[in-house]
Amino acid sequence: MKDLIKLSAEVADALQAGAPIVALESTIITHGMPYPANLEMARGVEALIRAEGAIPATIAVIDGELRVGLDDADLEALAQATTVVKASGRDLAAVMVRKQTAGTTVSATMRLAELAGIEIFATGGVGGVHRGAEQSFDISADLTELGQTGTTVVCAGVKSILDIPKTLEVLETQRVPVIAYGSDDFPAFFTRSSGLKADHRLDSVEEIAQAMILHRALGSQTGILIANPIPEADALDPSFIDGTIDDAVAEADASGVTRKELTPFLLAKINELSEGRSLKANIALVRNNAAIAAKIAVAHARFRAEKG
Ligand code: PSU
Ligand code: MN
Repeated sequence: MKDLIKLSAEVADALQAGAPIVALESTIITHGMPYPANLEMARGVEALIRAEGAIPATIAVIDGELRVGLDDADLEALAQATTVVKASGRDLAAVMVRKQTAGTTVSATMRLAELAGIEIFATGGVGGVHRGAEQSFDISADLTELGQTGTTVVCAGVKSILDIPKTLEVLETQRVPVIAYGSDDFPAFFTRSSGLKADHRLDSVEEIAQAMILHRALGSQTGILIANPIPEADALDPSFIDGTIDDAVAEADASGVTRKELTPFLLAKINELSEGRSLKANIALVRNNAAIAAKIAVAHARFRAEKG
């Protein structure tokens, strides 16, 4: 399987050496943020991971090739691309055959990280159960992938574009541990609390790295969701952002946007309605997640080396 993936030289060396690596998704670049903020975010996040002593591995499909570890020209091309596919795990084979370029969602990125041998992945928000899913059945493949792929995903919780209680129920059904970092509450992306408790709280990156090792040792083949609240200083006012999200969801309903177009539509609409405040918060929380993920990766690599 590894032959299917083109690793950058740096990522290949890091894997060989057992050095800490953090995987990064690319749908956030191609469909989650506008240019040029997306490029700045992608570059900034890679730099932060390096500053923590880990190697960043941004994952995407470029001209049909599965790539793990991109160079700056790749990042720039992805950030500017206009006709690029949004690929979840199930889309990869067809995209490869058609030699297309695709941003990989959380589900596709987990799949490719696992094939490459990378255990930790940082992003902003994962997909989940959409509001009204009892009618639309719109539940992100990110949740089912978390139920079957052993990657640890560091996110800032999920946004209230989703039905957060139902998302937590599906994560439970999928046997995915939900661990909040330094908080009792499950965060809601733009705000530090969704009003719901996370299943577990861990207060240090060492404890999280230990939990990863134990989860595997127990034979659990699911991912782990680490929910890292947005820093206080970057959090948005809950009533402001909730109102904005309600308006965006109403516009999506009115214009009949569904399926894979729905999440990108909502993200762009929230950015427009919040006059850029959501984008600023989004960038801040992704950076925060990347830094924590890198620290977890460093601790995890150290524990693995100690255990031999
Ligand atoms: N949520 C965000 N930003 C994003 C996404 C979700 O705040 O960029 C992207 C991620 O790539 C995620 C995908 O995996 O959307 C989920 O899409 P869907 O809801 O169609 O499954
Ligand atoms: Mn969907």
